[in-house]
Amino acid sequence: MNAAPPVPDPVPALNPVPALDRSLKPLPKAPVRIVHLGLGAFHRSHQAWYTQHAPDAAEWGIAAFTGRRPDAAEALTAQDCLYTLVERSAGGDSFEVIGSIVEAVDGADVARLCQLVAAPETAVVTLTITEAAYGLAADGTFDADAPGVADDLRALSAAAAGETSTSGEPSAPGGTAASGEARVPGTPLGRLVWALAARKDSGAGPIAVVSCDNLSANGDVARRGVLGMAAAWGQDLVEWIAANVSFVSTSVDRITPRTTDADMAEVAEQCGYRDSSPVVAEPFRNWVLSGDFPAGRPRWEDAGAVVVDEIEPYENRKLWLLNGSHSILAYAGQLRGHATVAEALADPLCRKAVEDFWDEAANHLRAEGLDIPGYRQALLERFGNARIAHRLAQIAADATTKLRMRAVPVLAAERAEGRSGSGAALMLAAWIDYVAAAGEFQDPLAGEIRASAALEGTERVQALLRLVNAGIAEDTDIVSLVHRLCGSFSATTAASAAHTHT
Ligand code: CS2
Repeated sequence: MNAAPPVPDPVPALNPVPALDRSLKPLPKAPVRIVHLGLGAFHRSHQAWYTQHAPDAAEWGIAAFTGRRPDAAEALTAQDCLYTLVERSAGGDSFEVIGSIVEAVDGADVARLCQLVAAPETAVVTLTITEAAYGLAADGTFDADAPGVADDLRALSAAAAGETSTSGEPSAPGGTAASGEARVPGTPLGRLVWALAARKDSGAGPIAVVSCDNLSANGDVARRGVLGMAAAWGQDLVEWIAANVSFVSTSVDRITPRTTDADMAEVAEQCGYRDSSPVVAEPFRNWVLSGDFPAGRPRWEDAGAVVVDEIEPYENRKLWLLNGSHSILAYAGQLRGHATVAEALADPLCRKAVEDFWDEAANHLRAEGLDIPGYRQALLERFGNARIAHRLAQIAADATTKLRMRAVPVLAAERAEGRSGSGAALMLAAWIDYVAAAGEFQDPLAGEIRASAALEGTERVQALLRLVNAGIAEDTDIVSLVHRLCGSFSATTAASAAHTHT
């Protein structure tokens, strides 16, 4: 009897789909004038989109550096840095190949970062490094003990010493420290400071640093973090940065869930090529910028970005209404067994928590032109788009830094006007219940959270609030308010809510 022929593994596709590259999409490659730190899905759906759609796109290429791992840079490089943006509306998907990223680099390649930041053609450094990476302590000051920061401060001061101690000649940053040990910073701001030192030495002149993370006054926060790091290098660098680096504040908005295998399969099927790195986003996008660009920038405003003198009202509207309600849904929704934003919003108890918080936030969003009712309505539609599977677990990460921006300002403003702030306090209570129940969560203070969550009653509440903001943890009225609100999304409440709403 004949044996069955061996099945080749993997089985070759009958009609293999070609990989995405410039032979399929001959997009021009612009010269690098923008350096980006934090090559992730959001950068690719947002700033890269705006750059591609600016009328002067041909002059503005982006060199994007990854954070902790090289994977995203390797995957993009293998397809000429091109990728597909899948715009996912309630009615269907549309596809666009984005080519504004022209170089994708492993974040650990600090030598390449220095080379690019030191080049006179480079005019802008954009950042999507996550809220947690700015190294802010709970009181908002630069925290020299934040994860990775102490190591970077040592690396920076060793490099600065090496710069002058041996020959008196400046050595290229990224080289060997005085001890003979090559140590380069590992945090994004540490790397940026290293690269800014290279720019100072090259004489390439002023540059703009543009934070695109969800922090209020993110330009000021970036300045604080960069100057805090630069102090380890030396006063001359601190002064050079203060005089030559413009820290631009921006409010960024585009819901961009993590890409799934199904998204990749869909691109192959619909577009007829293989893309290892597609990115999915909602059709809505918004970018508000405020600050100087001393060496120029693309005409992003012609692609829909808004340039303003006073950014705070826009920033607060987005941070409180969108991101704040995202955090409520992330913790309350998961406690009630939901996995996505759309699912959680469809739960009346979660929806009520969101609307109550919005009412409180709206009391402090009074600037002209903000159109809060319209913004709220649009958010309900955006969050309700069930074709965007925005995972609550993704939003739940890094709570200590996020809640500091999303819950605390509204709570403080409400109490300052003599109201309880219970809508904002409920966001904090939901988080406290969530960390007490969840086995695993991502946070720069995960160890401290675990230790505090092991306490009981008001002690637990106070210890956890302290990790978010020292002031609210010292206010006994706030601690007991949050304590009373704990349990609001427990199984019992779920049962009574179901009863009430059916
Ligand atoms: C979300 C944001 O993960 C989160 O914390 O709230 O990423 C949100 O989706 C974006 O800011 C939308 O622009």
